[in-house]
Amino acid sequence: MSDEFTYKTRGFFGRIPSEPHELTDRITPTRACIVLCHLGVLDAQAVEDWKLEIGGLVKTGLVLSLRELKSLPKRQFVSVHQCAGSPLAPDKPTRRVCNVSWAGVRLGDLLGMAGVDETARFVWSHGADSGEFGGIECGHYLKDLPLSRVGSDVLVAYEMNGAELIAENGFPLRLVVPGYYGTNSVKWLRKIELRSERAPSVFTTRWYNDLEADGSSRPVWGIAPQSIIVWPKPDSQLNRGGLVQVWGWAWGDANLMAVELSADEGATWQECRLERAAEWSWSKFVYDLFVPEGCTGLLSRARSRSGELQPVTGRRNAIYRVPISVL
Ligand SMILES: Nc1nc2c(c(=O)[nH]1)N[C@H]1C(S)=C(S)[C@@H](COP(=O)(O)O)O[C@H]1N2
Ligand SMILES: [Mo]
Repeated sequence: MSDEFTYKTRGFFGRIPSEPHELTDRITPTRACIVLCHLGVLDAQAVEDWKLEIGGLVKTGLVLSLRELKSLPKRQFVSVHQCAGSPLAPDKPTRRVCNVSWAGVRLGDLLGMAGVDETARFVWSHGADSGEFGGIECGHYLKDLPLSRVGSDVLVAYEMNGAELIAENGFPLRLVVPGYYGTNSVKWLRKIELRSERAPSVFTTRWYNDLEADGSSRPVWGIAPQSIIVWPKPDSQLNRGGLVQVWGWAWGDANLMAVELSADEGATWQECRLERAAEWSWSKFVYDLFVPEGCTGLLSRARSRSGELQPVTGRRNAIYRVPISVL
């Protein structure tokens, strides 16, 4: 792809993320959502001729204009949108997260129109942005995901929170892979390519692969179980013996089983009430706490159906602790 676009900002651009205690809304207002652009913010003005190409291992290659895409059945859902953190510091805990309503066309519908070859295993998605990150010339932003994932709600989205996408979030088109970390949801989407192998970009090979305990590496795809306490906010002063309704959000790609709260620095854990949300949204958890004497902090941890728990430290989904004091 030629580099035919102008940029609002060249080079890395990120919005300072909202703090957990600021995420009081079930759906995060767009201006409070995360923004992460490795290579720059594209300024896609001449959108009349924005085209989405679908090619590679398909029976019929497609080139669709925005108008054609918008005439197809529209699908909307709410999903957690979380940045996996800097690919240069993959184990650093990240709370770059929000919960967003998206609308667009299901990628599965488009692949149905194109007809997928049976040798295809991966979906590559190309952004129109290109440039340098981490001192390396990256070419275009390119990610991949397993083709088997497309059966769920992968979206070619043109709306966010009921309005047209803004430039920072990928105007005019982006991929949304609900349940996967944000890095997989390619913005300024120009091309979908079906392939039998993983994509060769620095964003799929050099970066965004986690080292596992057994020495193997795993692509940064599905979101690990995670939770944040929204209330009380850090450094709250609480009355001893008083009743406080502690609440927050929990999410993860694998179905959430439970959320637990600790008021004694992780020595004991109590199960929270979990108000399960639909589909890909984060869920609210609540715990009625009689503030114990000597309590110095509150911790929450989410557990997935397969038993995966948030670790204490050393991973991007490490436990979040809210320091408090008791009067
Ligand atoms: N084309 C393109 N898509 C991209 C990126 C990018 O740099 N270029 N950044 C990714 C990362 S790391 C994240 S966390 C999400 C952030 O999406 P947002 O800025 O709309 O919140 O976009 C992803 N999609
Ligand atoms: Mo990210």
